[in-house]
Amino acid sequence: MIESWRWYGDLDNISLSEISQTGARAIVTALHEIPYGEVWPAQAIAARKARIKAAGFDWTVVESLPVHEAIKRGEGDLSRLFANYRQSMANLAAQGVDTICYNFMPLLDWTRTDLAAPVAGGATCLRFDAVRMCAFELHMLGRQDAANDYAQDVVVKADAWYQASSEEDRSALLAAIMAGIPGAFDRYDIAGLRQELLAYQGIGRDEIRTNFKRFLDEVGPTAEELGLRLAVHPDDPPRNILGLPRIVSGGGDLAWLFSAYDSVANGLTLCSGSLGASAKNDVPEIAAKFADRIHFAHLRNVAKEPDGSFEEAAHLDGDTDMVALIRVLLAEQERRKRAGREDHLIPFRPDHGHVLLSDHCRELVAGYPLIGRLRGLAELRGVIRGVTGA
Ligand code: CS2
Ligand code: MN
Repeated sequence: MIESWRWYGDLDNISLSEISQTGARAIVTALHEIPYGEVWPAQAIAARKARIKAAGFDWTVVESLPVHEAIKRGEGDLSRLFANYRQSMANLAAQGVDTICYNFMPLLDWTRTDLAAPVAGGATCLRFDAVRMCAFELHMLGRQDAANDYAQDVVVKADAWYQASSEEDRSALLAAIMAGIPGAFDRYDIAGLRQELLAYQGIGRDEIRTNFKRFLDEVGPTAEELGLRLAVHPDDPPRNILGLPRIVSGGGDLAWLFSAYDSVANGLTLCSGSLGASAKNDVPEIAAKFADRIHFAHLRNVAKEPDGSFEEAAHLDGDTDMVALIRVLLAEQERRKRAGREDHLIPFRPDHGHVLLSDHCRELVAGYPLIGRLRGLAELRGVIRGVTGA
């Protein structure tokens, strides 16, 4: 497997030379400074590639080439947005960036309610708390229907949380919920979020599926011609958020997706932490079932609670059997190798990490501390070496 590390370019205060000390060989990045829907210029991609190469890394996986909200909503004349996406793909392919991670989550990307939940010994982790999410939806956003999405006792506790909360608690909650949107764009305040939700009115699961298939029909053939692989990132968490339908949440969704556009170019970013946040998902089993479509892996773990809350566990702890999952990925690599594929190695990265030790002393992109991810990478590397016996 190819050890990779997510780097946010100029928005990241972790330098490439620090990353080289982690032992990772490849960088996963994106041109975060370009607004969604615009073409990524060939020159800017070439400059980023050269900078990464000069630091001794390769760059073959882009995360993400974002899909514009209008495409997710199927709104208006989308021909320019599709053409731009195809042009960005061509510009990436020209630089040997051949794997495109993206997602089709409406409005929000990964969603948490707490960016610094305590972990024993003074570390912190990302947490999704059903009670706080419910409080946010019911009392801050005023989405009355949200009461149907939570158990009654969660609604009661959410009322109590809200009554006892300070201004500061509420703004920290809003900031946490917004933190998953990568790059510099589209963070909303409450009014902005309400506005965006209105734009999704009348758009249910079937409509989003139709819009997703349309996207694949528009960009899939280009991916095939260019030798690129699309790798959709699953929903995080894998459930509807703010009442918006999420359609890449489990095995059934993936079966639909891969038959909707049946090509190896239509593949998956196997994110174990995202899929693992649903009790319905057996992550190693899902990975085995769709192994030939896995083009990239995000490895991390979550510990779930009965009310739907979960928090990010250390990479080898939590509910997903990481050793079993790595065995599945290594078996798939072997299969690809036997089939004569030169590019049989699957790139992976430690996806998120606890805030540990000196991570507390520097400004971080939420979820992406240096030491916490280094610990994750080192543990995963150990499992991989142990399993292969190398
Ligand atoms: C990432 C996602 O930080 C994360 O949890 O795994 O934000 C991921 O980059 C996007 O969903 C991919 O489009
Ligand atoms: Mn992920």
